[in-house]
Amino acid sequence: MFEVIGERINTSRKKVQEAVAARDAQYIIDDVSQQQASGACFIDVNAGARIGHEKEDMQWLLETIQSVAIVPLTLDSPDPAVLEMAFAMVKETPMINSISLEKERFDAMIPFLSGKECKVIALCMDDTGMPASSEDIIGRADTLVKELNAIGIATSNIYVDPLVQPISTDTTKGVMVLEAVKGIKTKYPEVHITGGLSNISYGLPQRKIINRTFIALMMTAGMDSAIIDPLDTKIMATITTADMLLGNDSFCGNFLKGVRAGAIES
Ligand code: THG
Repeated sequence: MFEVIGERINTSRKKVQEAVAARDAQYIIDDVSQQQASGACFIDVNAGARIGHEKEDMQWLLETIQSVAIVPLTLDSPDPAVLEMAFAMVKETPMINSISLEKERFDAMIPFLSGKECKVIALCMDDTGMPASSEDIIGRADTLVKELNAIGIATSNIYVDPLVQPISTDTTKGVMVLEAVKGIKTKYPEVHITGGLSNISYGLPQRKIINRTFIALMMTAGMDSAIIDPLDTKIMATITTADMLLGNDSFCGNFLKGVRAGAIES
């Protein structure tokens, strides 16, 4: 089953930032309820945008969201100390977003994750920056899987984020990540592939048609999760339809359910 990680609780979004600054719990609760009703399997929580306030904002968001969340949370921060605090606050085992190969982050995350049962997003990022080829992405994913396995994280709990890059500045970037996903899934059939999609369309007009066409292509390569807006009915319809076409929807049940609910139309 494709797993949608709902991205909306992110202080880089203007309305969320305003709600967090005003401690408007009802706004956050309503948003999370809508994401869940729309099919989010996880709720991503990112409090990074109000500089100097990340810890207390994350704390308040987690208290607020846990009064309504029925799905697990994805704790989203580049700061291992924030993730550690957040992990200790949540009632249900969360997904951690993220570990990467950037040395400082990696060295802090490995002892923290050691022996934990949680799901982990592993970013194919290192101190040299974004990956430059499919082989580079596959090599980084391979290192991350081996290092996480070595501290007791099962491959099936690892969600590799291959890092999508803009097609507008280099038209090989689409095929590069698609080939990488195929390579990672060939080597590790149990691993999950996730990530944000919107970088692919950066710098181009009509971004949403690009994002939802790309997600269908990524799903053929083996992507089985994404960090997206579950209230975007068009991308959700594309995911449900692609999942059916890839043979992951027995008796086309989810597709037909979506059509009956009015969420999928031609
Ligand atoms: N990989 C991983 N984690 C991630 C990302 C990723 N976490 C953060 C981000 N990328 C995914 N989350 C969001 C959340 C909100 C928005 C985009 C990505 C968003 N952006 C608006 C837009 O693009 O139009 C602008 C903000 C606004 O609405 O004001 O909504 O790649 N592992």
